[in-house]
Amino acid sequence: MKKALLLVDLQNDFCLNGALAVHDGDAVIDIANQAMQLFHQRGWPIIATLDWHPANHKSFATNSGAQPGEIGTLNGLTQVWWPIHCVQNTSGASLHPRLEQQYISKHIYKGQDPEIDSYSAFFDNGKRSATELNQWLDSENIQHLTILGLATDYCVKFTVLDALELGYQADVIADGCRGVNLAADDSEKAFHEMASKGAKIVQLHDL
Ligand code: VGL
Ligand code: ZN
Repeated sequence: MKKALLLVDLQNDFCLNGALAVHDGDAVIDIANQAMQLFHQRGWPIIATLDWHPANHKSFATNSGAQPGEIGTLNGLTQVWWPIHCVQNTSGASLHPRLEQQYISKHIYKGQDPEIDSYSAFFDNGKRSATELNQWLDSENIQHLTILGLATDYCVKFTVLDALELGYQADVIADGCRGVNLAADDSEKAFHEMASKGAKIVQLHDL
């Protein structure tokens, strides 16, 4: 079966010294490079998602009169207020410099609408609009995704849950994910939730 590798938000702002640095986030870059090597050898496509916000995005605490890490409401949806991160065309929004980008055949941008946040690579948080990912996978005849990236408890989790709802099989490479963990066990809970909805939690060495 033809599979695709989906690399979620491997951007500088989620890595060491980034604006929304995820603990040990850099560690997943080596895992991503090894997974890409395998997929490339098998002739399977590699997709990278990018969190891609305009500077006036309302998920940024400063743009909503709130403090980073607090919870509020945006457009009728529960919203964590984030520090300014992944602003379009800034170095923080660039893919990590050690990521072997030559293997990426498709980029998916999300989070451009300032009025709504967008964790999943498929839809915004209100499922009001879709990215081109589902259509692209369909056009490539891909029904199986192998997923890793940042952050386990946000963009990875919601991407995996949407993939399952859309009927894809989903393997999540656990050692290729790191979480924000606003609560200490958020990542652990996210893995359990993904597994309970049908995702297979695997390690790089299982590929
Ligand atoms: C993400 C918080 C805000 C993520 C993106 O990539 O998981 N988290 N924007
Ligand atoms: Zn974001």
